[in-house]
Amino acid sequence: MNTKKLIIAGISSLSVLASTNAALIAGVDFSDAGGANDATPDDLNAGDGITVSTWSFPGSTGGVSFDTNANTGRVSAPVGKLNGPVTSGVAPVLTAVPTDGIHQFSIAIPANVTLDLTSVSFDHSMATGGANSRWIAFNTSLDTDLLYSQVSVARPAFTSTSLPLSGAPYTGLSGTTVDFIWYAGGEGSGDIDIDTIVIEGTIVAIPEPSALSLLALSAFALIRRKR
Ligand SMILES: [Ca+2]
Ligand SMILES: [Ca+2]
Ligand SMILES: [Ca+2]
Repeated sequence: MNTKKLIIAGISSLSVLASTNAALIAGVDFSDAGGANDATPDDLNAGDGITVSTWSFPGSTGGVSFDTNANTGRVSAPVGKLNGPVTSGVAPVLTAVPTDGIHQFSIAIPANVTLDLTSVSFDHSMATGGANSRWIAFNTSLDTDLLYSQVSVARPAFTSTSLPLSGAPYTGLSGTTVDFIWYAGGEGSGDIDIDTIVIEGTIVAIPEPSALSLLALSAFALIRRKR
């Protein structure tokens, strides 16, 4: 085998080194390491190169807060509360993306990492045990319509939602950012309890350029030894 062929063989073996793993990407448990209230979105894999932003609230009503009543009778406490505007108690149809009561954070995927998103899951309830009807909706910046829109349940029950993300919009994401967006509203105040947000995906790690150079160098060394 000549040098050129050996290097080509080595480079093609790099595809074996590239790892494909289903992984936790980001989440919010509304807790810090000590169990105190903390709404900061968590980076669930410090080594994947993907970073996680803080919350932002593009509408006129929005915000994440904490409410002692939200924690009562809930094993996942602390639980967060999304501030929503007063609206109809009927959940929006999927084509009617709300323009207020918006709560979002994003992930930034660097150019040397490729991510296929696979799911978003979260628990929710109305931020009341009373009769006011409240709803929660969700989509991502990759969507035109809502992916989810439901009237929620009264405290202290929780509805656990897991939304599969599959197909072209969620696949092969690289050198880009994706927003994860929750909308809240309803009767009385429109506030919604939320907890245990988890975003999952499959990461295709691309070998560092330094790994390529090392492989080429060892190929040259092997050829020289043979000679
Ligand atoms: Ca929690
Ligand atoms: Ca946390
Ligand atoms: Ca990360």
